[in-house]
Amino acid sequence: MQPRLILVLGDQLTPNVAAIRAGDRARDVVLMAEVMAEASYVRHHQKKLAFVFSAMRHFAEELRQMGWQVDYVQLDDPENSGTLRGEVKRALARNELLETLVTEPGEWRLMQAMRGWSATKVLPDDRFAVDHRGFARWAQERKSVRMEHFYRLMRRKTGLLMDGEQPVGGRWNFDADNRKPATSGQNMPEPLRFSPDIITREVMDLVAKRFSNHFGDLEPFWFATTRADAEAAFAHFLQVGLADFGAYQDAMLRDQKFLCHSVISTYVNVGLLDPLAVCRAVEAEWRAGRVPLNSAEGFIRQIIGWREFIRGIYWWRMPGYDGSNALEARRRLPAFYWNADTPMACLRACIKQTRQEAYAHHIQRLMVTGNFALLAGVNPHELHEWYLAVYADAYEWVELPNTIGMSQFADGGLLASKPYAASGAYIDRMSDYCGDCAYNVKAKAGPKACPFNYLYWDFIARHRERLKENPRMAQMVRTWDKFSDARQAEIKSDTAKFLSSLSGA
Ligand code: FAD
Ligand code: DLZ
Ligand code: SF4
Repeated sequence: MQPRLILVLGDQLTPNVAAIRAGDRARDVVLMAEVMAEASYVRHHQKKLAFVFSAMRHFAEELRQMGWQVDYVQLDDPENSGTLRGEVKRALARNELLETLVTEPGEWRLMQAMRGWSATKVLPDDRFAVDHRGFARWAQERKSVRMEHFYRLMRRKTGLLMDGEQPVGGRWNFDADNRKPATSGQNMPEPLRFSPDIITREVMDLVAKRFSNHFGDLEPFWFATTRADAEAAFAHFLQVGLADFGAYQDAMLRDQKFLCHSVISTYVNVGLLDPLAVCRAVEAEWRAGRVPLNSAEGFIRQIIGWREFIRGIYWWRMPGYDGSNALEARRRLPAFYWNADTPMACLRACIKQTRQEAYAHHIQRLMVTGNFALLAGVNPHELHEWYLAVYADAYEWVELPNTIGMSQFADGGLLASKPYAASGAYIDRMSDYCGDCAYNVKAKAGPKACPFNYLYWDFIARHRERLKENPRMAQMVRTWDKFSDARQAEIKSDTAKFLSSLSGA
């Protein structure tokens, strides 16, 4: 067989990726290329860029140590063409090769582009429990596509937390135990942080020079950029975070950015950690009696349930899913999503933290930034581009369904059974943000009232016809209907005044 060029993308950083497994290290050449097209299709957070480039450079070293010949193109190489296609062509010529082998990219736009590449074999990405066709077959057979049903299938398929055919503990889902608020000042674990090595420092200089106009603080940079460090970060979470992961999964605190979350999505999504191995390690902690079942089950559900389900939806519904706008939301994204300049303490804290860390945990994304955009009627596509840009773990296959489907209900209920809409009371119950806010969370009307309170009811009123048909929302519609005309008018007027004061919106 002729030697081939094996293209490895920036989120395929594992020797276990299909194209490497299919290659021959005695003959084939691995190409890795930092290219402007991938670095700028959205204005990625500066920390994300530094992370991806540094992890790519470290992985190239890992492959070389395994005996692979790696042809690595840095972003500032004067000959760099700026695109993956251009770099593949140059590398084929440089290495006198005729064929390319690549593992399917995670994003539809790149998959579509690769379909036009000549002499290129694209292998399925089998780092997931379910392939595209398997998911589509499962989804097409059902009237409604729900994560909970899919998750049970995944438990059976992987054998995780199973006693034969039955779920351990007699229940599939322990979510009811996972809604504990945290208290202000409560001690919480911190993720393991790493000092930048020479490779990361070089990359940071590059990002500072070339991408200083992108959102986000580059320093301090503390992400793991090697497999060994990512594994250490995960082992640290098993020790200090997992036991209380379940209880505080939905909690938010203004002085605690990470609480008991694992902060591993950035590593899992590029291949530094293997998702199934992570779940097996979590199950082992429970079987050893070191963590409660609600934590282990809750964590495993996020990965073999939500993560797999979200990916299935993406490939099943693309192309076109990114244009979904079932609620016809047209408002521009408020400027404070970029500068955190808002008197709303919850949004200010989540956006500031996003700028500093390229990280916010799920409830901050869903119930603060996502909830506000939903209630305010922000254009879902614009919001999608924001989420894709600002988080270190953001790749379209995982970000888009979370934004369009779960957070904005823009797919009309394909992914979620009801909109994740909530008033200030929810944020007050689950966080300590409100104590620091210019608004009063208990007030329902007037200039000091928490904007989430009237925006919530305005949202119910705007979408009354659709929501009254939804069994999980119909009660809210009935409550709205019972409000006096004066109360309804007050809500509409407070909403209009507030929304017209938003800049950029
Ligand atoms: P933990 O809370 O410790 O959870 C453990 C793991 O479960 C995560 O590392 C992640 O791999 C997985 N997980 C949890 N929830 C989800 C989910 N809903 N979808 C997929 N995987 C999940 N996650 C991303 O990886 N990339 C994104 O771009 C992304 N965008 C999001 C956008 C919105 C609007 C929302 C609501 C959620 C988004 N998520 C995204 C899901 C979730 O918020 C992150 O996976 C999580 O916050 C990562 O932090 P963690 O590693 O500390 O997670
Ligand atoms: C995210 C990213 C960035 C910022 N840069 C590169 C790059 O220069 N070269 C590369 O091969 N991959 C990069 N990536 C990851 C790709 O964007 C990712 O592989 C696709 O979006 C498919 O998921
Ligand atoms: Fe957010 Fe409202 Fe609480 Fe202020 S009062 S922090 S706006 S929920």
